[in-house]
Amino acid sequence: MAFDQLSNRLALAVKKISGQSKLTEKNMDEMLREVRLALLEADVNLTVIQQFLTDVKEKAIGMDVYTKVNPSQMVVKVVHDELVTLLGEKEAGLNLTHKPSYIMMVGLQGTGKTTSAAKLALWLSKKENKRVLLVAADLARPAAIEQLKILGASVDVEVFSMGIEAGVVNTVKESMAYAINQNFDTVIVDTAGRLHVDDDLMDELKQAYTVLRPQEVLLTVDAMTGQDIVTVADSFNKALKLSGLIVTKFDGDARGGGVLSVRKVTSVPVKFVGTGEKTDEFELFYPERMASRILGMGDVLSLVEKAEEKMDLEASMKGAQRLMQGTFTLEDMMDQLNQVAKLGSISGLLKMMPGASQMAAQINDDDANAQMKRSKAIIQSMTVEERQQPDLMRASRKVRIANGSGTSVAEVNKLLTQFEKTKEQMKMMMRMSGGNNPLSQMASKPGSNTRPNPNKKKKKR
Ligand SMILES: Nc1nc2c(ncn2[C@@H]2O[C@H](COP(=O)(O)OP(=O)(O)OP(=O)(O)O)[C@@H](O)[C@H]2O)c(=O)[nH]1
Ligand SMILES: [Mg+2]
Repeated sequence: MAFDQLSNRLALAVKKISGQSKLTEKNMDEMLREVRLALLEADVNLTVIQQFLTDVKEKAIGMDVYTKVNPSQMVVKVVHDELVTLLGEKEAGLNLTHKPSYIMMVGLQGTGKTTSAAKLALWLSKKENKRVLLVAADLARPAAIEQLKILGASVDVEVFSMGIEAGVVNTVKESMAYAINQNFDTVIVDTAGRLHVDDDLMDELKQAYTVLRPQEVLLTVDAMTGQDIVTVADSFNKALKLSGLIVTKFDGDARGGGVLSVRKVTSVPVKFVGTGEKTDEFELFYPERMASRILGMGDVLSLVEKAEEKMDLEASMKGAQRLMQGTFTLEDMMDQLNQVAKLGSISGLLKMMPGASQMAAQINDDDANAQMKRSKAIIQSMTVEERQQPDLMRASRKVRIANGSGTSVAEVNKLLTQFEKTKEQMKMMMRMSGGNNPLSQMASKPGSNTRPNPNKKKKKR
C-alpha cells in the first residue's frame, strides 16, 4: 500500500522517543530530525516539510508537552494532528446539490479517469442513492468509448455516447439535454488524456468545461508519480479550477510524498482514493484516518484522548509513583480500580493497546467487572490502618472483612496475594526495563499534568 515505507520510518522515529523516560528539547529535536528524513525519503515537498516541522514544534511547546504525563505520546498526537492538517482536516465530499450535478473527470493518459468514472458512478448510486449517467467524451480513440460502455454495464449505469465523429462539445451538450430530460441526478463526463499537459488537451477540456459548467472537476493522479502530482495538479488547476483529486493506484507501493504535499501547495483537496482495479475498490479520503494509518497508531491516539478525558491523571500518577517506590497501598489499589472502571471495559482498553489484542480476546468483561467490584468491596470493608498496612491482617480481621464485604476469607486472601504479587511484578518490571517504560515515566513525573510540582526532585526508583 502507498505510504507503507513512510509509515515504517515514522513509526521508528516515534518509537525512539517513546523509549525515553523524559522528553527534553534535545530528544525532541532528534525526533524531528528523524521525521524530516522520513518525509524527505517519502518525497514530500521541501517547503511543506519545513512548515510541518515548525508547526509540530510550536504546537508541542504550546501544549507544554515537557511537563505532561507520558509526553512522548503527546508528541505523537501533535505529529498526527499536523498530518491531518496537511491532508486537509476533514473529508471534502462532493457538491451534489444541483439537479443534475455535473462532474468532469480530467487527467493525464492512463491515470485512471475512465475506471474512476465508473467507480464514482457505482459509489454515488450505492452510497448516495443517485441516478447516474456516464458520458463518453473521450473521442481520441474508439476503444475509449467501448471501455466506458463495458465498465458502465458492469456497475449498472447507463452510458451516453454519440460515437467518435460527433465531437466533444456536441456530445457534452446533447448529454446535458438528455440528462435533464431523463431526470438523472448526476452526470459524470469521461474525457481524453494526454501524455503531458499540452495546449491541445487544455483547449479541448476548456471547451467542454465552458459548456458543462461542472460543479466538480476531478483530476485523477497516479499515486506512483510522486512529486509530479503537485506539478500536474497545479497546471490543471490553473486552466480548469479543480474541485478535487482522485488518487489512483493507491494499492501500489507509492512513497506518498505527492499526496502529502498537494493540498498544501495547490489548495486542492484529495477527495477519493482508488485502491485496486475493481470498480468497488474506491474510498472516500479521510485525512484523519489516513494520518492515523501513516503513523500506524490510530488506536493509541484514541486511548490517550480517552484517558485525558476520563481519568484523574493526578490521582493515577500518585498511585503509579508509589507502586514504583514500593509504597503502594491497598488504598492506592482501590483508586486504580476506580480509574480503570472509568475508562470502560477492560477488553476494550486492551484492544486499543498495540500488541494486546490477543489478551483482550481472552478476557470476559462481565467476570472482570464482577471481580473488580468484589475487590473494591473487600478493600472498602477494611479500616484505613489495614489498607495502609496489610501486614496487620490476622485471621480474625479477615473473617470480619469477608463478612463485611459479602465474600469469603479465601477471597480476601486471594486479593492480598494479588496485591503482593502486583507489587513484586512492578519491581521486577522496573529492574528489567531500566526505567524505560511508560509506567516508570509516570512514576518520575508525579502529578505534573498541568502545574509544575514542587516535589519533582524527590523522585526515586
Ligand atoms: N491497481 C490499480 N489500477 C488502477 C486503479 N485505477 C485504474 N487502474 C488501472 O489503470 C489503467 C488505466 O486506467 P484507465 O481508467 O483506463 O485510465 P484513463 O485515465 O482513462 O486512461 P486514458 O483514457 O487512456 O487516458 C487500467 O488498467 C486500470 O485498470 C487503481 O486504483 N488501482
Ligand atoms: Mg480513459
